[in-house]
Amino acid sequence: MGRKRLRGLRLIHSHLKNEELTEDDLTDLRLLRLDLIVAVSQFENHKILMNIAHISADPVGITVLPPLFIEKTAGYGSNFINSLERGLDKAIQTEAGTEDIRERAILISVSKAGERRDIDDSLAELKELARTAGVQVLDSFVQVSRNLNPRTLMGEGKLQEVVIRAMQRGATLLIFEQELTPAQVRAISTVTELKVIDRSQLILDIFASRAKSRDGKVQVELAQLKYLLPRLTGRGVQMSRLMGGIGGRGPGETKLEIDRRRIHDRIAALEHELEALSRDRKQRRSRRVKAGIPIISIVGYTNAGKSTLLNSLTRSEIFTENLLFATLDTSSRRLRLPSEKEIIITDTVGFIRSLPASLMGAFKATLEELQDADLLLHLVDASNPRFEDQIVQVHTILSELGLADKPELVVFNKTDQLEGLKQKDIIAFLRIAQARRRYNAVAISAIDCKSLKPLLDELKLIVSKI
Ligand SMILES: Nc1nc2c(ncn2[C@@H]2O[C@H](COP(=O)(O)OP(=O)(O)OP(=O)(O)O)[C@@H](O)[C@H]2O)c(=O)[nH]1
Ligand SMILES: [Mg+2]
Repeated sequence: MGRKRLRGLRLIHSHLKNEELTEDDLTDLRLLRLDLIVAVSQFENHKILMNIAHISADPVGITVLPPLFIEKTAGYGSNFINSLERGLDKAIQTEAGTEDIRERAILISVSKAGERRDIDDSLAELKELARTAGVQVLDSFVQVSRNLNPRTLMGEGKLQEVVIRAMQRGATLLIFEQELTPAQVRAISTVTELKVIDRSQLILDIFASRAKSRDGKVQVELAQLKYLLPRLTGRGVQMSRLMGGIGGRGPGETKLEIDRRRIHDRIAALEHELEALSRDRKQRRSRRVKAGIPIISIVGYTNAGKSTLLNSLTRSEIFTENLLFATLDTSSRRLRLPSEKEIIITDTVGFIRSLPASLMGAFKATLEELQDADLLLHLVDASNPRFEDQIVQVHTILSELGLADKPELVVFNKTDQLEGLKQKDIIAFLRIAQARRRYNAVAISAIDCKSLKPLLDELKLIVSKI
């Protein structure tokens, strides 16, 4: 774990009157991660009275001791602090089970009252993103408030709670659902002494660890630099805190310390390279279009099963995984339909709600391939409780890409997961059935080749009209 939970500082100060520790004192104890705070005051007969509070391990929180005369405080020396540290460590280890080297994060969502109804859903998705990035999620905080604090987004009281919780659970990282300004990242990480990132940065990080092809790498680095540029303000220390480990993959730290000018140069070079790559791709595409073979592109929310479907249809072995953004690169395969007609099927990067603008821009090139498609096969994970919202999100992105008018075939996937649902939750089951009718969708299970027949028949019909 490395880092000590307490700072090794004890604050001893005097109170003129015989007062207890104030609320401000306790705030200092929390936010400054002091071992202990003491208010010393004089009692009658010149006796010295000590009011002591400290962070406690079991249950983790704050313990305020009753006032003690100074003679009685011998037990609160360094041995006491050491055992406190050990207690805190133990509380964390029993929770983690074993020593875990992953980053340990607390998720945070802050929004204005009345503005959003989908907080639970978006937190669930943020959790999935964190899992994909290899981060262990310890806890989450939601604040819905009438006024947002422009400096730290969340209110000060809530931030204190977060600091305490982070200490209790040995968190190393705060992940905000909302996009943070560079100043907010700085303010929050100064107050909490934790690494602070937002959802966009988490997604960029996942993309960076996934990029394999030259295309993918160039696009991700470009997106990262574009995201970073406005956040580079020459504060070296803050930058390195921002960039270590998660949220800092891809371009290395040394590269990030180069000045803005060099970043601009790098961006220009990458854009140039991307253009060249895109020209190659265009040539390949035009050959395909000229060959007159119908192109069907599988699109859909990330983790819908797009690559699995392409694999099942064409007996290929594209990488699939139950994590978000398993695929970054486009793959194309030929498929002979039962009618002997050939088609090309392509699989692309998955979509996600509010894709960071820098990523959307960078991936426009990859997504350009969708322009050539004769049909968009929109795959939906019908077993995901958020499938309806995901359909809407995919449609939004398709419109942004100027693809709203392309013919679209909606296909409900993972129907094998719905078997038990009818007994367990008839309402949810009916909702899926209704949505399926509404979208005129074909139902399949991409992991089961036998279930694909209705889809193949539908494709045959559509292709015969192209
Ligand atoms: N139960 C079940 N699981 C499926 C089915 N289709 C795909 N999966 C699983 O869903 C997960 C995601 O599948 P992928 O094919 O990687 O999904 P994708 O849409 O390509 O995802 P990204 O490339 O990450 O956007 C994998 O664990 C698959 O095994 C299905 O019909 N039934
Ligand atoms: Mg995939």
